[in-house]
Amino acid sequence: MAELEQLARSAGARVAESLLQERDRLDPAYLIGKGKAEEIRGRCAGVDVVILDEELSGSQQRNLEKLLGVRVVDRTGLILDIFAQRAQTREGKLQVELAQLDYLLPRLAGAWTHLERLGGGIGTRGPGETQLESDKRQIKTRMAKIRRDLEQVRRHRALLRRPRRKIPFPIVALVGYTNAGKSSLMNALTHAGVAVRDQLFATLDPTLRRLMLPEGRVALLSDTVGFIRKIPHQLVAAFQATLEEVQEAEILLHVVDISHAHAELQQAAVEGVLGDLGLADRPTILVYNKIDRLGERPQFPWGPGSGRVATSAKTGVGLDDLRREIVTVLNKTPLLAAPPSRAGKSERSEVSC
Ligand SMILES: Nc1nc2c(ncn2[C@@H]2O[C@H](COP(=O)(O)OP(=O)(O)OP(=O)(O)O)[C@@H](O)[C@H]2O)c(=O)[nH]1
Ligand SMILES: [Mg+2]
Repeated sequence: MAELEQLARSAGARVAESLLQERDRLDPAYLIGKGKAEEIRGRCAGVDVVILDEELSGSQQRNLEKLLGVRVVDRTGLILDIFAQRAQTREGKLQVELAQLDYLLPRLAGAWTHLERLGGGIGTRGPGETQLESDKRQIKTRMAKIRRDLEQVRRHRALLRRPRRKIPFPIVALVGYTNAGKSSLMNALTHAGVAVRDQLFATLDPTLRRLMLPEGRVALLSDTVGFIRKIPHQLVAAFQATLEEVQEAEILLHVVDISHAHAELQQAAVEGVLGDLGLADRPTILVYNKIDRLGERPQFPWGPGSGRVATSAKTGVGLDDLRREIVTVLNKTPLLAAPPSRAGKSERSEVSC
């Protein structure tokens, strides 16, 4: 619930109250029990929107809205809304719209299930159904157009990428739970100037910067969108391209906010998403960040070469260990072990996408 509150605040809401309900079984009509829904109705004075942490079907959402008399949003709808607010680039906006339409389509159908349940034939081909069919068709046409536009944006980027791939620098990608401190680490390691905020999903669009390492090694460091528990599948699908850098990365830096009460859960959630993306076997360094918040001089049992580093993007503690650990992993990978013949002094000192 604390995370849902944080999501709501990140979307610009003020949280009036939060309520919990324990149930063995989700209610098909209201998700929560009808009694609980009526209790919520009693507390809705001055409230604009009610947010539920579970995913609602279209009919559950409509039933609740009718009963409560206010707008009802589920966790996925809320996350999609944050993404819609944050998207800056044309690609980001297209991806979010695609995810939103993908979310809307089955919910639209829910409006007419009472007709479908009556079976085919007389009385089921009313104007409502025709309207639904045409709405669905319009949405599908729009989704196809967005997919084509995205394809074009991506082809263009692939052209831009070609010369970059001639530069034999490995890609190191920051991944992790939203708000873990990925962008802060990016800034601390490369002075990239990426916006850092105590908000969920502060970063949507990817950034790529040159990262100077010990032994004269150079890599490209990528910062991108964070993950979350129960991440909407529509978003993962729509953001495949944004995650291209992650897919191409030779090394992943999995950033964990070690000061968070649910650090282990968050770490496991990210590992789950990485598995879904086919990245479970990619060489990964676990970066336990925000150690400055742990109180006096925390001790960690692991050492160099263990694939684990403790850092503070805020104070700079552990950043040299992290740079050394990256080189250790690079040296373990046969194709990456030899440093590039040119240190690339004549190249641009920054690459962005
Ligand atoms: N105390 C402390 N705070 C940190 C540290 N690293 C990041 N933060 C804070 O944590 C919050 C989130 O930092 P970001 O760098 O934006 O996190 P992110 O992982 O990029 O988050 P998203 O882009 O939203 O996924 C900000 O308020 C940072 O100032 C750290 O090492 N110590
Ligand atoms: Mg960020």
